[in-house]
Amino acid sequence: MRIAGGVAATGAVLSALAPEAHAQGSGAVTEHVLAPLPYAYDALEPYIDAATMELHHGKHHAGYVSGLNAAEAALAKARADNDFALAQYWTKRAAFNGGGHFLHSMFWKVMAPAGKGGGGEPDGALRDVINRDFGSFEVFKKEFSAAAAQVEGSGWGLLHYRPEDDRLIVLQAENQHKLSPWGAWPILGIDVWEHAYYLKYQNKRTEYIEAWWNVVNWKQVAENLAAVKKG
Ligand code: MN3
Repeated sequence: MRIAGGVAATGAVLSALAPEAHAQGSGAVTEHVLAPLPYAYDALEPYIDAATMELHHGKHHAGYVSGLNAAEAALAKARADNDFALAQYWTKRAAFNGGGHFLHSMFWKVMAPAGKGGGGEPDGALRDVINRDFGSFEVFKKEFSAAAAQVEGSGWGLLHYRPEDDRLIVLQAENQHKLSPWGAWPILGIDVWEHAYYLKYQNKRTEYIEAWWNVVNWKQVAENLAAVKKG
């Protein structure tokens, strides 16, 4: 994504959290952009198939980006027109599409080809904090998998870090943002909308989740944690 003024944000996942000048008064509306995938469509095979990746990034994620841009432009117009009932509608559309853009941007980065950055287990400070807050990596994995499997309808399984009390928290998000907590930032997430797995796994969401652990990029997750801690 870019911030107002045309300054390119860093590639960091959490750059999406940076404050932006959205259509305030006469300010320009931010133009969000779809970043390319950090690997080829087939790089996560056999765990996530190329056809799913191509549709997911090129159509679904792209749709959230264009939806966010359209919603923010419409919001600015509604504000200029003094139509605040309509502004509220576009605010909700922006929250949904913005949530989708943010989470997908993280999702691509917390995955990597199996054996080439993907899979295995976390180490270092991330491992320590997982052990501290969940008891062990195995317990964390079970809790996270269960959260993802049990999302009602479309949504995400997420691992958040909450700086206030220095805690990791496993949570679900319905759709793209509902149930999201305040004051805690996602550092790892799995998309469990059917579009994320149905071509290969059909209704077997738990098989998809089990396979997904083979492509988790723990180095990136550790960087996300460090970025949140740093503020
Ligand atoms: Mn998705």
